[in-house]
Amino acid sequence: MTTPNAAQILVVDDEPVMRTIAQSVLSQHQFIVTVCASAEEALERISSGYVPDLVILDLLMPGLNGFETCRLLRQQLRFRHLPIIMMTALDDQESIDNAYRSGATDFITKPLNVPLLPYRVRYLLRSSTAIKDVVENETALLNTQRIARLGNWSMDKNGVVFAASTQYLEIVGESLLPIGLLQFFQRVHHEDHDALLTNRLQLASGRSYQMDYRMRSQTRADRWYHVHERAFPEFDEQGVYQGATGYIQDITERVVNEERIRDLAWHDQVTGLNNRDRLTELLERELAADRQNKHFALLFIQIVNLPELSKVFGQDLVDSSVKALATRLRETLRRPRLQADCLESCIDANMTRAAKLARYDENAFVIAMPDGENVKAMHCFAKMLHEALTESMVLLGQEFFFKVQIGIARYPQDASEIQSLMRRAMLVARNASTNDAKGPVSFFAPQHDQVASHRMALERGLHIALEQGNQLTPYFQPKFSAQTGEIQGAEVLLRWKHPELGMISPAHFIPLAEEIGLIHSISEWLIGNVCERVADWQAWNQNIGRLSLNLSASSFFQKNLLQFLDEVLSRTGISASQIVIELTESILIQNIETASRVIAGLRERGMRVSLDDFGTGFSSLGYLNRFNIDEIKIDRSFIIDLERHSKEGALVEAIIKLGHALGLEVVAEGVENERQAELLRAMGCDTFQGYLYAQPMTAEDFLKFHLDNGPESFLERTQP
Ligand code: G
Ligand code: G
Ligand code: MN
Repeated sequence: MTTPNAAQILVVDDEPVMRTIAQSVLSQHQFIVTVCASAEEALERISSGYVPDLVILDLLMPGLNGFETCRLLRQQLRFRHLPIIMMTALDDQESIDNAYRSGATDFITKPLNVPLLPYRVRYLLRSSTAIKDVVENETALLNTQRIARLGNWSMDKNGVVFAASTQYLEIVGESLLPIGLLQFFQRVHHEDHDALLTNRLQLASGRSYQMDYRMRSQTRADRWYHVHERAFPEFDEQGVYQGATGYIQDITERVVNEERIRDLAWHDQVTGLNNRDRLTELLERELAADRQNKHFALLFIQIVNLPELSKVFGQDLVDSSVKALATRLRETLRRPRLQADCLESCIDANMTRAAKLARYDENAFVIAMPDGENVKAMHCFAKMLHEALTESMVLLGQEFFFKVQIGIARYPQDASEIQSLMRRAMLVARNASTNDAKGPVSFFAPQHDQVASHRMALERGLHIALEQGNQLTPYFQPKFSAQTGEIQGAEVLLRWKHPELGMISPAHFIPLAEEIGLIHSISEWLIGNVCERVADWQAWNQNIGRLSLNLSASSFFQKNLLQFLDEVLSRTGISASQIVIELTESILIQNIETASRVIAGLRERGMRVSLDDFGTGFSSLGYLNRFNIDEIKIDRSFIIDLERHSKEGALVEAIIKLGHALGLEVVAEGVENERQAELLRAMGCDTFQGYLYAQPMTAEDFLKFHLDNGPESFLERTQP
């Protein structure tokens, strides 16, 4: 048995860049990678003796394309269970369906989600290794059986076995000859009676047969064993039927093995649930039986932060959590917990009882269930599932929270084929997890297909932007002392100027970059770029104060974050005390222990840590003394309401007081008018950031702004 990590991976793609990316990321994970620039080259290698454990196959190639290659491989018996991943485009439903039809095990979308690739490869290898083991077993078994477990017999024209080898007697569990027809048939499984009898009767007309049937075990009446029998009729010189000879083989182990193979191929090994192939097959069978009257919904349940968790805590923890999540889903289907706000409209027990639960892939489950006409009920039920899954979970003594998005597509409204229906439900869930979803549950709507193509365009664009380097630019928004008005530094805000789509907000492209695995490259590029600029400014004696950098979850939890920061600081000669790292609460609560450790590392080096968007999370105040931070930024939404609602005013004042009591600097963001500034100043707020003072601006403008409004000019302005 090959250990998954020493596995041979074959990458077939005509694009050199894709080959290089796949090779380098997979080699880093100890896979042995072979690359081929065409399907022809790959097939040639295989026919000259190279045996891959997994194939990653590009769809569109000159010469043989992915479909044809996949089909050719599957025709070879030894590659029947070889995992083949097809690379294709997310919005192209038809080619995805075709990929499966031509025998692909899975598909991944281009551009490649680089960090997820090794994870997915390992997942597929694990299930295929299990299958391969059993197949190898089976072959060995067949050979031994052929040699040993074979008995021969002779039968007269009345069906009485009058001569046989000891092997035969052993197999049929008799000790004495002859064995009469009735005596024999008593031990044959009643479901196999007719077929065997028909075959035996036809011997007389000259027809030989071979068949499998079941016999009752001699020792255990409740056990059935499986035999394979071949028989050849015999005639005398006059052509009169005399009886038959044949042999019998005990194939019980083989049958059991075959059942196991089917089981492995159709079930997820971690949860024991059906996998998506099995679910698809079941649903297709149901549809074939009754296409007219079927109404059902597919709920695609995406566990959004599972890849993140896997990167930080490893596969074992992911397996345990997936098992626990599967249990929660089963439980909820068995005993739906009604929610107060939808008691009447909620799903009835018949629907959940008929539901089919499956594991879709490493990060998702799918449920197929009867769908009344009531969309509201389905929505309510999905919310109930969401609630069950997002309750915190303790694993290895640590508390974890899962982010879950549910996408729903309905038959027959949303698609008429199972594969497309599933893909559409998936699209909805995945889109919702990257865009600002209006909640945890979304239904498919035709515009989702457009959204998917738009997203593809953005994904490609982002790759290009990062390669070219000039579409992405850091902007700087100055921060001011509330009391003196002096510039204290700036927050760095990333901007993407897309050549066709214009300015794209980081709120849109950062989550996308996280999902497609570009976030590390982007944030490393940004941090390096900003520090170099600051070093230049300092060389001209321009000290622009502290710079605040926003970090997203995956950048923050990236293993080598601290090491990377050390390198950049020492390369550019910038002091750690000039850097502020802005984090959001949603990052911190993903994993409290690890977050505390990284924060401690940042502060040991002299960097400052700021809690961004403060007040928008659900438990902000409680977190303040759990994390060792330096600064809080009161979210803009509070500042907006400051003048209008006295309640907001009291809350903001309390936050400022509490912050000060804990020794924190308090920043107000989004200060837009004098009235807000006055109120905040009176409450003791330390620092202001907002349009009232300055918008985010380019590096050049910021330097100019700094020169015009620096400490000297400030003094000039304030002196009479
Ligand atoms: O400028 P404004 O529209 O820029 O920013 C929108 C959101 O994007 C804010 O929540 C801000 O924190 C975030 N953001 C801006 N720049 C960056 C960045 O460089 N990295 C990360 N992770 N988030 C950023
Ligand atoms: O990282 P954070 O989520 O704090 O990002 C700050 C966001 O607030 C950025 O999108 C920035 O462009 C925006 N912003 C900064 N000052 C103001 C302001 O005065 N008014 C408004 N509407 N937005 C602001
Ligand atoms: Mn910020």
